[in-house]
Amino acid sequence: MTWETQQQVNVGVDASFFKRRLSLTVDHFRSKNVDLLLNVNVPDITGFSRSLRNVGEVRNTGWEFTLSSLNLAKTIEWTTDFNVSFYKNKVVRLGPEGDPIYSGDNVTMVGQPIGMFYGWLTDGIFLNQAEIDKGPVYNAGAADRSRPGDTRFVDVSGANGVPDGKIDSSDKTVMGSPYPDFYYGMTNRFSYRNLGLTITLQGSQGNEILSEARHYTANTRGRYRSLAMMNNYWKSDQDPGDDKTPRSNDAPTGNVRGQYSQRFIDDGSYLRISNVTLSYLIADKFAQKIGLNSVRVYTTATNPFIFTKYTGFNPDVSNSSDPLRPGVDQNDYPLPKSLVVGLNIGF
Ligand SMILES: [Ca+2]
Repeated sequence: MTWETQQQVNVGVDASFFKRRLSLTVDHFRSKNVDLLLNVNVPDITGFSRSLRNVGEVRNTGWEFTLSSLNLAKTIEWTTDFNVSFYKNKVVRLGPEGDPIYSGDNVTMVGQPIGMFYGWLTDGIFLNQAEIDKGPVYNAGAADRSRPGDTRFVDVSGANGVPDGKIDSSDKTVMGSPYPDFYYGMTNRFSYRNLGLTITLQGSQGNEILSEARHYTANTRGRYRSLAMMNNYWKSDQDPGDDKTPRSNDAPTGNVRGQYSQRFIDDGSYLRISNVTLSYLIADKFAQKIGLNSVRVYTTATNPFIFTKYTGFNPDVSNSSDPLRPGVDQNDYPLPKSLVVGLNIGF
């Protein structure tokens, strides 16, 4: 085992326009992590099921753009700081055999980014026996086979590497990406006489989340409380619900409840207004009259709004401790919202 090494190249450009009212910074980096050190599964014969190994090589590329502008400089002053980042990583070597590393429902394989979501693609539910007869069914003929009302998985492969009309582990595939197309952030500052307003927002676009939380909160077992999204489940041929929510079923049959599928993948894009601060500077003369240098009153709202289609508490699920399992939501805590009213006094 050796140290992980990183080779990195950075190129940056700073430019300003319109008498410095607009400035732009562009950064580009490429890096190569060689002898990547990761905790990987190793044969139990060693007595350890996880071990730190030099497992491969990953290439990273990134672009970061930062734009600052003075939009108005009259009685009203308005400035904007905006940044957007594009990152990509790709595994180019996994030693010694190049075998994929499976970590829960993430997979790390050559030619793909680290920790892509791995499982069965879904194609709605089987509405009736005629659809079951058409297939493809899970474990046909066995007690835990797919039945009407169960999720229909997509037949992407088979034992011989081609679709075979049935669903088994060879149909598991990359079913989503935890990596956004881009991250961004923006701060706008406005001032008018003694009034100031600052609005900060940030977000990510195009990433997906594997909601392990929904494994519990959107379960089909019918004896635990579920999210309202499960209300319209399949009940019978005549009452198929919303045609997409599987039947209630406490037995581990065709919904294969112990395994993740595309049913647990959500769009993770979000835009969060992370801070709004309104302040008022009480006139210097008044402050000096009462023996102070300055008095400023302000109110700050933290995380007041979020715009997202994500059904969980917090789409920013970047706190996984395992680098091979990015983008997995294990019921991450919601960010607190707060409203603070304050007074800054300068003596
Ligand atoms: Ca198949």
